[in-house]
Amino acid sequence: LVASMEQVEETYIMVKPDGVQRGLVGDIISRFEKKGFKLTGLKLFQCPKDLAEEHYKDLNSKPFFPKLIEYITSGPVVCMAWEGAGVVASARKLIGSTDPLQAEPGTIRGDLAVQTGRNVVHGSDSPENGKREIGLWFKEGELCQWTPAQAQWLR
Ligand code: RTP
Repeated sequence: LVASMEQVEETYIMVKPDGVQRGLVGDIISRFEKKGFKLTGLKLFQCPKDLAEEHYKDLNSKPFFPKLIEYITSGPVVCMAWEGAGVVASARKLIGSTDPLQAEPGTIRGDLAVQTGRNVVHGSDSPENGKREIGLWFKEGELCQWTPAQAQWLR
């Protein structure tokens, strides 16, 4: 077997409140599982306002910022940490474009959403942000390091 050339990375994936309310959690988790990434953290969580503001701090000057914070704190989210070779860019591909109407069919947003302001899922945009966001949303003891039984088939 040839080892992947991609670096092993971590990414923070989150099912947003609309995804939870619409019962899409299982479908979304399943796409990352089937692809072959490793789940290292998972919880249902009501996000407080200060955490939402910290997570989206780079967008705090945008006109849509208050609505974005209201949206993310409007109900529980599902927080996930995923690990794998090239997982950051690959997860962004699985998720699709920010505007669901531009997202390709087959992607999460392309299949399951219609509005940018209700785009069901978040994925970190760089390995640095993956680490930063996992640190923000999870406490140390909430993450699990483990070796999947099928690991040798996925390298
Ligand atoms: P995400 O962080 O959620 O994965 O989204 P992204 O990188 O694809 O998009 P980004 O530009 O970072 O925006 C973050 C989230 O803000 C909301 N948004 N609303 N014009 C608008 O109303 C608008 N633009 C962005 C979306 O929920 C987007 O995912």
